[in-house]
Amino acid sequence: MLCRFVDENLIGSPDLHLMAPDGLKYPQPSIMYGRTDIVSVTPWLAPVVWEGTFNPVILDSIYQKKNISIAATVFAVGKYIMFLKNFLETAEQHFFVGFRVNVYVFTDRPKEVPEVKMAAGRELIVRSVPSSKRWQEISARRMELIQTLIEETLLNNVDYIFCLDVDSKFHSRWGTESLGGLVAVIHPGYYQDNRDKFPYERRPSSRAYLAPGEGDFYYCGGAFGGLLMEVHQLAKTCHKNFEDDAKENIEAAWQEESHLNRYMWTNKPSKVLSPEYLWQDFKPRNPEIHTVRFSGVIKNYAEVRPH
Ligand code: UD2
Repeated sequence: MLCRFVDENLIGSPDLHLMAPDGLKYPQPSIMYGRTDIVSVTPWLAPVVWEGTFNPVILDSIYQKKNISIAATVFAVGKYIMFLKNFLETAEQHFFVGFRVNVYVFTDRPKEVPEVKMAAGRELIVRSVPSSKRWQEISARRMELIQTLIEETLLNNVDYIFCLDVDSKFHSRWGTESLGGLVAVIHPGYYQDNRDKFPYERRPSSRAYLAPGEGDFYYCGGAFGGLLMEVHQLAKTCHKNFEDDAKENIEAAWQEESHLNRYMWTNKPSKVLSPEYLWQDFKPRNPEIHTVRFSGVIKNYAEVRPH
């Protein structure tokens, strides 16, 4: 059998060569029967992950053999620190359980970071950042800080990274099924809409501009990830485009989310996560959403954002 002779060292990316352990038993897969109420592949043949399209047992056993490690970033600046405890506690229950995970918290209030018991192999790392008077700036600076974190700390230590909004919590499994080169999450607010309604940046003078008739999906800025080098390229590009726009006094409609959508138009995600991976608590659950894995909590913007 060829797979016996594959040298692990020759396989650079943990995303290549999916090797299952011997003796694993699971229900027979089918290419004839499955979910019919959703689309589970993009036109460029990237999987779209929905409940019922994957088997977590197979996936976990493949990635456990690779001993992968995952970083997660979360920003809790100003009053958003109030969301951190719930985020961290639910991440311990649902986010890559059984895998090596380092959660990087960026905050201007390091003393207020809650004590959360982390399982073995999982660690919480706090990074201080300055506070900001404009919420747009906090949101926008995330790309820069993610880029720097990858360059200065994560390179050669971590395989995958996910960048997540703090005003959110996990409800059920978010695991190895979400791994891929470049991973985008479909925004829960627009997936049934025509692309003309997507809130892309529409001014041609911005580097985040998408013309009418362009754009595949509307992806959210609140969750994205993938292999370290893919996310580095995304963060570096979005940060530079944001800065270059700023020099010309233009700020994209939805800051880094607009730049991310522009980036993903050209650089197609190799895995797309359905809105199960970022729902919104204020939205009633649609029938195609069989499970909510991660969702934005209800918040009073006037109360939590800096004025
Ligand atoms: C949307 C996006 C968000 C971002 C924003 C526009 C989703 C579900 N949400 O969310 O990712 O693209 O629009 O820029 O895709 N933060 C702080 N302190 C603050 C303000 C923000 O720490 O005072 C951080 C925090 O991690 C928060 C994130 O920035 O989760 C996004 O800000 P938001 O939640 O206020 O933005 P929102 O809900 O409009």
